[in-house]
Amino acid sequence: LNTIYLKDYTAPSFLIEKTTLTFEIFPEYTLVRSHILFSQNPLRTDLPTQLDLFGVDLEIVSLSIDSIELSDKHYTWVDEVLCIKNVPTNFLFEAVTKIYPDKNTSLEGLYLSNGMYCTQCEAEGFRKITFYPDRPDVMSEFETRIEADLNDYPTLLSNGNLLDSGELENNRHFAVWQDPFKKPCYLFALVAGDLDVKEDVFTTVEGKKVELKIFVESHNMHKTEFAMQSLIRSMKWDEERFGRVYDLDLFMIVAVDHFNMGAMENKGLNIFNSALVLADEATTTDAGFERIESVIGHEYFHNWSGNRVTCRDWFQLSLKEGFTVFRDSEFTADLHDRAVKRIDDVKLLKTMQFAEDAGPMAHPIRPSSYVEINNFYTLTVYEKGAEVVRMLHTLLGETTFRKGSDLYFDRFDGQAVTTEDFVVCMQEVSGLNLDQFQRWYNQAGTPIVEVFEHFDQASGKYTLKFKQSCPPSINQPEKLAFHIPIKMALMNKADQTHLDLTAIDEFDMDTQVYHLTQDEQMITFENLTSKPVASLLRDFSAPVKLVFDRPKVEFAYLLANDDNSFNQFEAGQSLMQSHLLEQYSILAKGGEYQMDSDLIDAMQSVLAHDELSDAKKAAILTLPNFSYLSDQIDQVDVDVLLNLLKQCKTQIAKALEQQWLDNFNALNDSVEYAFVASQVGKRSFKALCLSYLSYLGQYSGLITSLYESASNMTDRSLALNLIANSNNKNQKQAINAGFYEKWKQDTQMVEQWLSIQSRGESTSIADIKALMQHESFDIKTPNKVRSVIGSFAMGNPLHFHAKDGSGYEFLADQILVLNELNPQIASRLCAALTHFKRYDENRKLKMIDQLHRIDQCKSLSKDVKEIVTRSLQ
Ligand code: B3K
Ligand code: ZN
Repeated sequence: LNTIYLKDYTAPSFLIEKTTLTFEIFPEYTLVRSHILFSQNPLRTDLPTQLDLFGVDLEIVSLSIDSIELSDKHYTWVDEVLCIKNVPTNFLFEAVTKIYPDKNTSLEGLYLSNGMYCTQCEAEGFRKITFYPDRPDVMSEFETRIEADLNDYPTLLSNGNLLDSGELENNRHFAVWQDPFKKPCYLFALVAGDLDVKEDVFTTVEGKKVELKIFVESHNMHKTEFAMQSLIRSMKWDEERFGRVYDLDLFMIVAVDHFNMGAMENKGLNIFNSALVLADEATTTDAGFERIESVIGHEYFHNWSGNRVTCRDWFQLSLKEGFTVFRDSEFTADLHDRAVKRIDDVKLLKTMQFAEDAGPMAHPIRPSSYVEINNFYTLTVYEKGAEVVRMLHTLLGETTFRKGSDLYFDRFDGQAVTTEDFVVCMQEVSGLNLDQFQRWYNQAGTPIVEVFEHFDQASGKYTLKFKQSCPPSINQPEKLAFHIPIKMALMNKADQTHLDLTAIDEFDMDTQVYHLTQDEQMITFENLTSKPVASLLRDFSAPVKLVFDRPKVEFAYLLANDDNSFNQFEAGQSLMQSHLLEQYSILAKGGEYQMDSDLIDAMQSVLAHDELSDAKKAAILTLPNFSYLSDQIDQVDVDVLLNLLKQCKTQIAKALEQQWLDNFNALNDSVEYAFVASQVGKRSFKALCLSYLSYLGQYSGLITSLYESASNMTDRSLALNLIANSNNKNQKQAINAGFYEKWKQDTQMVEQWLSIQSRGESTSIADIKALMQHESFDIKTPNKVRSVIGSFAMGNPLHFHAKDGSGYEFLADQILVLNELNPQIASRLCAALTHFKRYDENRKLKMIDQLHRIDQCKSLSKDVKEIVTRSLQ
């Protein structure tokens, strides 16, 4: 395995003035002609004369320099690198290559999706199109000519503005696109297909009219309105909140069914997974609408954070991704319910990212090495990366942070830069010393902050001690102290006021942040008449594990009274978690489950709380999930934990049965569906009520009638989910068959249908295999793979973790098949096997066996190889 290191970075030898490409698309192959003007990089004082270009799976027709054709004596082409020696300082390089998009199942480079040609170049897909310095710090203007059959491919698109178009002989036609902004080749895009277009116009704050176009297959036109409105909201929000104005006259989105990820921010021509564009009330859930809006926002926001200012190398990926996730998360928070968005984001971080940071793939948000960069589009780079940017926002406050981001965009416009460049801007505008803060970029692992408090009634003295540490990660046995912003308040129980914290040295009154920078720090208060209740890490102000062993009554107090919404939620979670962990150890020793009546009381008071919104109630009353809890337990026994969760939910359902039912009935009104925060909150609370009731057995009639009467996909999918868990086989089969008959023409509905079944508690491995035989399943379509295999591995713990190891074996089989077709998807699926350390000895060994079995495959892609090797080392 060839490892690439950040420390080996060198500036490119040659820069590019202009890239001109011609694509001649024929049924059997595509001919790509490139015309690239190179000049020696003035920064390279060593005056290099060797040109290194990347190229993969290309058939060479001809190569030339300054119009002199090169024979194979003039170059070598080994391991993706085409190397030409003794080139002049300025020269024209031309290549004609043949590629075979119809054979490209990796969905990287140029490929076909439902008869439509499209590209995916990030991170290193451009090298599958033509020879090129495929690295983000080589930026160029692009002019692209596309020629294809007029009937089959009437729509021809690329980045920028349309310069020219017209007809050719033999019923062919052409289009020429020109992108005036210099960009790295990973932002290149091309589409050729037979598409319909939804159009609108956005007038920027500067008064410029931007044409907006969403291209889809004609049968999907009715599902484009929401994406268009989301795009318009994104453009407006970025102007208002970040001062970012769109730069081209045209912004296009294309929906494709075959896509490895969510979407791609190609300059002026975003390409989207259909599932993240197409929406309407009948087929999209509330969560679906929110996700689509946020991804449309995310890709649009990249136009500045990623495209105008890009990354110097792929180690800097979080520079654009962390920042852009922070931006899209603020977008959603500003438009909808800020507290709920924060709760959702933190949940994802704590369940998935913390696990990644503790597992074999742990890496800093700026990794120092990789084998396959596609393996580093991770929760760590994205979500933890966004948390690191959020910490800067917390430390600086909104106004100063905005100054920092303005400076960053202004200073580095048109450049390829590093995460340090970003932090330095924040440092300059704030005057804060952020040297220590930079460690967040270089050290992996989730820091632990332990808190100890002591109150002495006699002297009225209260002390709060913080101790930070971070467990070792691969290649990082020792960690240095982090700069951790702890947003906090000390609450006075008697009158609900906050203690004045002005006198504390490390406390910043403006931001309400306590700066924890040492391994240990302490705060002392004198002359208090009673012990305050500390509300720490408000809004989850740092991605750390807070360990604070405190009396349960304090959590109950915070649950009822904390004026920080997030911490109110956290207090409830802490109560539930400590109950569940206590009971887990009892059950694991063969004891019997016992519900805690204090917990029921606390839940009851949340239900009765008249200041809490429906959405907040739903969030607070949801138990921590299987995956999060298994992380809190050493070598978890899956059966015990699943059994515990079932018993606990059943007891909660019983104890508060009448409330769940009353609330469900009150919320289950027939108001006309709209995707607005108030309705979304209602539906999520309603879903929680019905989910609890489903544990009682006698409510299956309520579930089926909700299914039958549902006027929207949120209710329908809730009912379908609960039905998928039930053991009533006949009813389940009938409902599933009916659903499929009704919706089989709608790809997004079929994907949801597959996914719900695959997660169902009563769906066995045999059922999953049967689903894979269903006419709607196709292993070459990533969405289908995710819906069935991904949902099973990540969302069906009961059967995936079957004691006999059959779930693991099944997954390994699929990984081996996908390894040949689509290494990126294969490698994603490996994650489910790599966390074997979490599980009991039997399961752990069975998972390791499967990893070894995968490892023995002779033709293992570097994507899969890297994950498997790291896991087994
Ligand atoms: N930048 C793309 C991700 C590309 C993934 C390549 N394996 C989408 C995004 O984060 O916006
Ligand atoms: Zn992104």
